[in-house]
Amino acid sequence: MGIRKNQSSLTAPEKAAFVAAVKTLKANGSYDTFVAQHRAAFMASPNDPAHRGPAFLPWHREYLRRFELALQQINPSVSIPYWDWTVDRTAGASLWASDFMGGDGTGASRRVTTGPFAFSTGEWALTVRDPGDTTTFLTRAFGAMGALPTQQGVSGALNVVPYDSAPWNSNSSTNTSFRNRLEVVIHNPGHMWVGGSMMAMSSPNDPVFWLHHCNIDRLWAEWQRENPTAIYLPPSDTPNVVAGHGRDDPMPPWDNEASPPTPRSVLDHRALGYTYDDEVPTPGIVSLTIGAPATSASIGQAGEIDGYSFAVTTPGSHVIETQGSTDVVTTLYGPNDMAAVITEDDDSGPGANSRIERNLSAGTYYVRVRHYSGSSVGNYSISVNGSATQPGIPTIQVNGPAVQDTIAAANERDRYTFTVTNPGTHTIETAGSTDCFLTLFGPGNPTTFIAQDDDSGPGTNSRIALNLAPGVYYVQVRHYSPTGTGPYSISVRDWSRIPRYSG
Ligand SMILES: [Cu+2]
Repeated sequence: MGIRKNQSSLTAPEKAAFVAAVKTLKANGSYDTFVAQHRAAFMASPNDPAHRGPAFLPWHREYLRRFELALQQINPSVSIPYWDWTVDRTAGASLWASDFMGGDGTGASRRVTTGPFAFSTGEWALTVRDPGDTTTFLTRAFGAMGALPTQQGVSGALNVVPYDSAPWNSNSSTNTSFRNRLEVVIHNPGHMWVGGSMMAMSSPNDPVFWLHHCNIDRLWAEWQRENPTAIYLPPSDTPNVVAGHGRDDPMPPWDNEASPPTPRSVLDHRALGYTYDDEVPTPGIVSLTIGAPATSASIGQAGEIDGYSFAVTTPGSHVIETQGSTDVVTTLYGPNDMAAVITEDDDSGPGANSRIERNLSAGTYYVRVRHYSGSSVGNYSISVNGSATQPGIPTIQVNGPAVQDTIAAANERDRYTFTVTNPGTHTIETAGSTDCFLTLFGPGNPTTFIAQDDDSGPGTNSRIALNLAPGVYYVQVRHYSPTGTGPYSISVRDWSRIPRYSG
């Protein structure tokens, strides 16, 4: 399952991969087949199966998904990015840089002369064009035909329910037809602001078409989430509805396939195999307790996103971290707002684990966990700890007797503190037959990771030997196995204070 990302957050290699896959499709001819399908839909007017009717959104969802699958045949890591024009509104946006879409058209012809889709590269000639149009190069005329949609415009559109209304075409009221509001008030201006090739029936000739329509599809998905009971309208066999626009109508040009797509068959975009990077799961949010043992979980299917929440009552430093061998990515949201991203982390923890350390005010926070790879699965556990949860944890005396303890339950985390007074080499080690796993934090801050160890001690015991500065340190002991239990002891030694025999 792929994750469609905001184009502004793509890395340079991600942009290059998208561009390269697009150009490969162009070179082998399949890109132009897509352009021709879009043009043919318009040219079928007044029986256009794709525009000015209820299937505008389903048709383009199917169309984009097929294009995305074609890209993934070239490079499986590529997904279609989306262009959020409510944020990236000027010719100076990174979207239009020479490493991605290239810039505005220039001169009287409005020819695009920069970036990978400039005619001068020899790799982007327009071969499928509107009737009578002889222009073989990509053209753009930013802003000449109108303004981009605003956030207020988008919010207004998202508030419209139901999905569509009679007469089920471009005359449907934009106050009673979400589809027509989105199509006319939000979608059309995007084409018009870019101008040039994007104004044509053959508008997919401009690769930004995909990013623009991806954002339209994302907004539809958001509307669907916010209106889970609002069904697709109209049902099939509604009078005066163009073929392909009824809920169970096969959608041309795919209507001759063995199991042709219908508006109903594309309503769940996740079932089609993709998600958006801003999707926050509302159902099935697991609540986490600060300071409690880690919660075991798994990415059970490709593309799964697990949701968590926790409540901060005492402001201060908090750490949200994952454990295990699965490469997960964690995103933190809040306070009290599931959509307000605070930060995201991939690999700041031990191994491929994620670790977020943040000073958090009081409030409810939300966490999303996904696999780094959209196609992989695996087990992990997740915990939240705060500096306020540390008082009362047992102390280990440096060079004192070993502390006896037990991992009594699956996933239990035992915590200790010790104080270093003399700088120098110290060892923290476990003893016994239980396969313990040690993590050391500090100095002074129970959430500042220093080191971890599994088996550096005798047998399967853990042992950390480090030069430590004076200060208070924190140790966490867990079983190596998330389900393991057993007794152990733990001790800390300051080797500068232990007599050495020489001779
Ligand atoms: Cu279209």
